[in-house]
Amino acid sequence: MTRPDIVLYTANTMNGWKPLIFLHEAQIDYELVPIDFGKKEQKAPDYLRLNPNGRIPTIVDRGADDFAVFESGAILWYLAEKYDRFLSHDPKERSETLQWLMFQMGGIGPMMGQAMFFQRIAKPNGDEVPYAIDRYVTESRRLLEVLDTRLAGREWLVGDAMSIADIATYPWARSYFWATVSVDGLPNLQAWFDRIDAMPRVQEALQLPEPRPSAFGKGDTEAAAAENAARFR
Ligand SMILES: N[C@@H](CCC(=O)N[C@@H](CS)C(=O)NCC(=O)O)C(=O)O
Repeated sequence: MTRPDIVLYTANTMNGWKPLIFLHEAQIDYELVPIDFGKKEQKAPDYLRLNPNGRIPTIVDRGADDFAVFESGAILWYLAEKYDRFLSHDPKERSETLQWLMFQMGGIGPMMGQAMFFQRIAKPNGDEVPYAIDRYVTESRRLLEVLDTRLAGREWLVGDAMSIADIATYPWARSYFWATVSVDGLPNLQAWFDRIDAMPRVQEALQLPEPRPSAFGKGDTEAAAAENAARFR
């Protein structure tokens, strides 16, 4: 049996799911290395040599002299070029895809991430900052409205097929429950969720490295929230 080129270091988080979705949807064989935040594996010296930011995800490409890539957007871009999937060759469509990828990396991710932090970690641990919660929830909602407007009359963020822009954006936007951001009145966004929710390989990827239904408002979300907050005490 040949060893797969790609080794993926990841965890079951919004950024961590992105390369999993790519690899499963493209049906590419890879080696999964789950990173345990509880053991601070993302801060271990060997891992920091691959990802100086000490976060997940990271890939190592054995097919390219063990070349390491960190930052989830750069990982998706690298995989898109290596496997010629989910990124158009047409210069304008390619640029549009990268624009929406950057919109996720610079907007949706950081804003929803902070909305999650202040509500799911700071607040239950006794440090409630209403100004920050309002700021990040309001900005997250505004960004989801931008997505909703973009998706009017189209199935995908760019072109007529799923791209790395959709792959990057879906795990974040779809975690609106965990960020406590409403998607009421955003029918185009909800239709896009439905479309991707119905893709079996995407849903298979979201079960890895282990299932986390609470991110999407499923299962015992209260217990999951309490357990999550306790990890940061
Ligand atoms: N901009 C980075 C962000 C990565 C990031 O924040 N990863 C989080 C999980 S979603 C993480 O590793 N957290 C663990 C930690 O902060 O130590 C990317 O997109 O890859």
